[in-house]
Amino acid sequence: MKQTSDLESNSLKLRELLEGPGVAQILEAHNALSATIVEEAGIKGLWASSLTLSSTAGLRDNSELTMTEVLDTLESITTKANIPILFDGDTGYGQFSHFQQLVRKLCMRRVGGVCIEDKVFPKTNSFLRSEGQELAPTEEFAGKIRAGKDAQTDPNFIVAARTEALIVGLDTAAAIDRAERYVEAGADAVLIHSKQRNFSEVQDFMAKWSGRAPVIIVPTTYYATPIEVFEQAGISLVIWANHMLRAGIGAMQNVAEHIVERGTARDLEDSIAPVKEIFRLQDADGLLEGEKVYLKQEAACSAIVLAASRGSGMDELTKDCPKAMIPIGGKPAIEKMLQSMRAEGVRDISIVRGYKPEALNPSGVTLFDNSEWASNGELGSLSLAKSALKGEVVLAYGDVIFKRYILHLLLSSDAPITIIVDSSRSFIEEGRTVDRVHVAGPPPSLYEESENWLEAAGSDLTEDKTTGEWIGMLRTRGEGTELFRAALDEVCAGPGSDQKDVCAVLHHLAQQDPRSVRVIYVQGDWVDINSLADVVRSGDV
Ligand code: SPV
Ligand code: MG
Repeated sequence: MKQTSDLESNSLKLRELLEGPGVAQILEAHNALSATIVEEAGIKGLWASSLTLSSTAGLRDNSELTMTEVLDTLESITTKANIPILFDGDTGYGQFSHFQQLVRKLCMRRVGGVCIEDKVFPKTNSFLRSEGQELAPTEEFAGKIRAGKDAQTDPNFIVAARTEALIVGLDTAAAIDRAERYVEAGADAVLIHSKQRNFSEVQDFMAKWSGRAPVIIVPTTYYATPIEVFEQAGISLVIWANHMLRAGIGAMQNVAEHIVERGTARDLEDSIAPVKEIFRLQDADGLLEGEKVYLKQEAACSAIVLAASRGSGMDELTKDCPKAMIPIGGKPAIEKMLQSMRAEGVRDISIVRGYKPEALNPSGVTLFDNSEWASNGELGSLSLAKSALKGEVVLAYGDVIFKRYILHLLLSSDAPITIIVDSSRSFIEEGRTVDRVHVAGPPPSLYEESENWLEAAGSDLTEDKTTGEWIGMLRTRGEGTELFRAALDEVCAGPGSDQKDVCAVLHHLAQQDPRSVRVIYVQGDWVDINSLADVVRSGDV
């Protein structure tokens, strides 16, 4: 992963290579991958070659690759690599004004420098039909150099001037004249190119060179000359201009031919990079590191569903299955609940079964069986599933059907303990026994989460102390879960706990601290199966 410290100016790094003592070497890269390989080998800079960039794009080295295309590649290299690029800018992509645009864009992309050559657009590679190649007029090219230097927005950006005088067959004097003129125009370095198979021509140039600027060479044809010879001659920078691509071409041709000939990759495996090497070069592990830092997941919310009881007065509906399995709209009630929970990101759902456990067997949940459900009641069931009462937990009765937004509201609460209360008091006229609650403050406005706290809970609350009905859903998180567990233990340890229910635990919490249980109000949009019994019997839902 690129570190902030690596963002030190690329132009400065390139300048140090050029202006530092001795001779430095840079190596061609034509994409971010080859740049990474070069960098890993310990080379201190990259040559972004027009020959290799164009051929990688399936084009000729005749100014066929556009400025936009090449800038994209350079951008991906500077994003990945931590060593500077000297970009082969051909003839500058047009006249002086185009070159100025190029320089600005290179500075923006943190390219260390550009080298342009004194030929005319469209140029041809120096090793191809070089005799017929045309040089740009010296003054025009000097003007282009000056324009580039005036346009740079990065003070250390390098503009190198390359003379092709020797390539087109002119003599050393002509090359020197041009190079001197370019340095006067502001060039930070001179590149003297030669197609000779030995160093003598460039050596002659160096002998006559004033030394007013660092000299760069591209020893593609005189590759056998030792680096010490270049150093003695006063060369500052050696560009190995195409070797990464040439190495790749040979290797790829071998592989392709091998597969065609043998119809198998069996014998290739040992000689090609393993796939895991690709992952390493891509920094696949860096992603894992990043995930640890940036993708810290909130611990997923889990759920406990209490579905042990048979329910009273529903004998014929629950003859073969527990209440939670009664079909509502063609689907068992519990399935609707599981669907809503999963849709809201609640994973790890535990269900406590009791009555007819074999008939309640949804997939992908943890099952607890309370064989004593008829005698130890709701708190017996909950205690059985206490191992699941940790972290962030939704606790719900298995026979409650609700619209999904109610669960969403519950999950969005930031309180340690939150319950959902229906503020309509229709159960009073209807004479239904429900989990009544008394909530602090005046009657709520709908869906308000703010500052509504449970003061008391129990089916025996008097009418004047009843604000609404707990719908059988609550959620605890963090310290709230610990508080809830402690309250559960205390209530269970008290007298008559087998007759008590979750409502008693809530009451206990509210008595201990009147601001421990947050209330979120709803009105309708939920129902419990007991109150639906008549409808279910009639088959209308
Ligand atoms: C390049 O690598 O594209 C160069 C050097 O310009 S040469 O191919 O020798 O012209
Ligand atoms: Mg080139």
